Amino acid sequence: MAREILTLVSVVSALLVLLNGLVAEACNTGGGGHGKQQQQQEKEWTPEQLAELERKWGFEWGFGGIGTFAHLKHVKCLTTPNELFDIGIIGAPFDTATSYRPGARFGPRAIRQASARQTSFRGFNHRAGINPYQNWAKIIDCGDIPISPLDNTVALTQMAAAFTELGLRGTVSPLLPKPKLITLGGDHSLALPALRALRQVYGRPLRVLHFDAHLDTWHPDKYPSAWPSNQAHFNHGSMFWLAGNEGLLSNASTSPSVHAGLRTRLSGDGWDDFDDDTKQNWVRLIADDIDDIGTSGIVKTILDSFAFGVDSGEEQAPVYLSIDIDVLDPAFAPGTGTPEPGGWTTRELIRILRGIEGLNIVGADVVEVAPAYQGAGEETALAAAQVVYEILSSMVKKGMQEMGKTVRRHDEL
Ligand SMILES: [Mn+2]
Repeated sequence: MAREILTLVSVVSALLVLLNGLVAEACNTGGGGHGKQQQQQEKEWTPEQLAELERKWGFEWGFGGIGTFAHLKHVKCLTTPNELFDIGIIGAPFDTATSYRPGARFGPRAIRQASARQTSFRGFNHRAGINPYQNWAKIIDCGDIPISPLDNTVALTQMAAAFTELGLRGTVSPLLPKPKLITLGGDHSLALPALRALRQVYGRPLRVLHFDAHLDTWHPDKYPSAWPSNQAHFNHGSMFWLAGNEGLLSNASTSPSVHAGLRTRLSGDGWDDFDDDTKQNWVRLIADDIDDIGTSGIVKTILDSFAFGVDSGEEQAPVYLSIDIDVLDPAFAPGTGTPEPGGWTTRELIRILRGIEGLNIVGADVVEVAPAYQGAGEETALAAAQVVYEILSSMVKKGMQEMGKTVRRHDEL
């Protein structure tokens, strides 16, 4: 019996030794791993080592990476107040002020996705003569404003607060007094909070260059309803009427705002909508005008309307550039909220945008991209992404000229 007990004890002892060994080994592995992690955290990386990592792994193919605009650095600017930038891309995924097809809340994502082939390493804009992604400006993707889809009063407040907060932020380049924002929409109503913010940032009413099939200066009552509602006044066809009424737009007859690409049907049985628009100090370029005067004629009319076409000598007034993607024909941009046949081609719009690059654009939006109605080839979002690229090119080029830097021309290369 005693012998059996002894045997049992020795077996148990042997098992304990074995178990102990296993536990120790497990601890060693864990402890070793932890130590390594700590080492790595504490290791000081030299700039050369970091540059080597960047050289090896920093590259992104167009189809790779997280979907920021043009593979730009993403910072959620609204929660990162110390992040400075010169030009910020900001998404406004909001579409509950639309009158026909909803869906533009998915616009910012679609435009970012469609910008995938824009990269800094192949970003030279041969039309403009610069690469906006390899120049003086720090351009980042500021992410999206988290806008309520349930309460438009709150949404309007949120957007105005966000645009103001970002618009008042400092810049990286000392020569740029205020950062510039390009907003990815979202329905067109977002132009109202954008203009409210810019009024505050610049301390003066602005002028608007508005590309659109529609006027968007409609009195809210032009949307017939037996059910009066102040809330309904904030919609994507009345925001410029509201902006004018609030004193956000210049009302001097010598400094009008400009529509380009119009072809909307009008209310009632006549031209009353145009007359109302004229009273609100707008100049109109109709989509058909391009057949008679060409893109260069459209450009000239826009520049003349802004009164600093050729060496006018006067200070360039700040202009807000608002581009509703429905300015393009539905053949080129069917993915939008209120399509109107008979519009401009993507190439014509790009050509016109290049022609007006000298304007003092202080902020811009590209709105009404509703990807659910576009084709699998994402033509609408591609057009919007290209438009953003052209605006970026103009903003950077304008800044270069103000800094006294020369822009290369092809024949000088
Ligand atoms: Mn519009």
